[in-house]
Formats: sequence, structure tokens, C-alpha cells
Amino acid sequence: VSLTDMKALKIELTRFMMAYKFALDEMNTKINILKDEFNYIHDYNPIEHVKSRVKSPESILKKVQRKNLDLSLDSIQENIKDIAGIRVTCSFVSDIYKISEMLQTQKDIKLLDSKDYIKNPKPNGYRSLHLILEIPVFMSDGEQLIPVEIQIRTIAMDFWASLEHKIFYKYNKEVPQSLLNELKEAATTAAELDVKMERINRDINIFKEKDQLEEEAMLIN
Ligand code: 0O2
Repeated sequence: VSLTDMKALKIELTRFMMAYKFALDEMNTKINILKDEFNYIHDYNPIEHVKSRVKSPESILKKVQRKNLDLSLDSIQENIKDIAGIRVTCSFVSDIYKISEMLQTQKDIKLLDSKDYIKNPKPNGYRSLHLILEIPVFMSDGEQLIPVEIQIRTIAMDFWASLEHKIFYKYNKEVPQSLLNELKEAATTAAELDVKMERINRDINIFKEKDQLEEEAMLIN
């Protein structure tokens, strides 16, 4: 490969990765707007935290190998939809669907794919809502449509997934069956906790509303 070819490839690759970084910035802004506005209007924050990353070139290449893909930018663009990724952590399961809906109904966002591992958890117990959302990015040579993977989960789901991820890597993907069983059990406990927290939160809101109504009635009288 000539030096000129190498230079051209480097520019092409950098622009390719930049588009995903810009898409991530756009999507992060959208999520932050939802978070701030929701907080202002409803005096309540549905989003606990947000983490985002652009996949490293090494992990993109690993995925190319794992999925047996062509080593070309076109093929990577076509087949790898999680180069730009955002993880949104919420307190309650109902918030997950609220946020998912608020993003999907935005005019410039298109839903490419969704996997609901909350309604249908993975066999190991993994739960989260995964969306692949396409967003336009405007560059000097025009518009590019870029996919962003959004994983939306509760704090309990996130707690479980980080531990599972750690164990998976610690045992180099060969986790003893006893640990797998315990993890599955922990996933069930986390799901039960989510249900309980949602119920308690609903009760708190009912009490809050009742108090407000009583206060208003007292003011009128
Ligand atoms: P990383 O480092 O987090 O990016 P594909 O994405 O095409 O390989 P699939 O099955 O279509 O595969 O994707 P899916 O099911 O939407 O899940 C992709 C991502 O979800 C993973 O990314 C993880 O982040 C997360 N995930 C899925 N299943 C599990 C699980 O069982 N445990 C944990 N801890 N996380 C999970 P990557 O690319 O694997 O890694």
C-alpha cells in the first residue's frame, strides 16, 4: 500500500469514526434535554445516570472476526450497529418504557431494531431494553444516518449486568455451573426488587396526590 493510499485510508477511517462520535453527542443532548425538562415539569428525575462510548477499533475488529464479516467500512456500517452506544440507568421499570417512547417519537429519530430483554430475559437472566435508533448527523459533505445502540435498564438490572460481565471475564468465559445458577437466582431477586420498588413508588405518589388534594381543599374552605 502506498503512502498516499495509507493517508487516504486514515482520513476515511477518522471521518467514519467521527460520524459515530457526533451521533453519540446528538443523542446524549436529546437524553439530557428529556432529563432536565422532565425534572422541571414533573419535579422527578426518571434518569439516574447515562454512560456512553464509541466502540474501540480493536473491539470493532473482534466483532468483524466473530461475525465473519468483510473487512470494509461498508460492511462494518451495515452489520455493526453498536459502534455508538449509550447506557441509560433508571430507578423504575416504567421509566424505561417512558424514555424509550419519548426518544422513539422524536421526528428525526428512526427505530431500526428493538430487543426487549425485560419482557423476555436472556436464559442467563440478563434484562434490559435495547434499541437501535438511527439519527442524522450533518457533516460538511451532507447528511449521514448513523445508528446508535441505547441500552435502558434499572439500577438493579445494571448492578446484575456489571457483576455478570465481571465474572464472565474473570473466568475467561468458562464460568462454573454453580456460579451460573447463583447468577440466575440473583437476576430473579433483582427482578422481584424492581417490582417491589415500582409498587412502593406508586403508593408514595398516591399518598402525595391525596395530601395535595387535601391541602387544596383546606385552602378553598
Ligand atoms: P460491549 O462491550 O458492552 O459493547 P451483537 O451486538 O450483534 O453482538 P446481539 O445479540 O444482537 O449481538 O446484541 P444484544 O443482545 O442486543 O446485546 C449487545 C450488548 O448488550 C452487549 O454488548 C452487552 O453490552 C449487552 N449484553 C447482552 N447480553 C448480555 C449479558 O448476558 N450480560 C451482560 N452483562 N451484558 C449483555 P457487547 O458487544 O457484548 O459488549
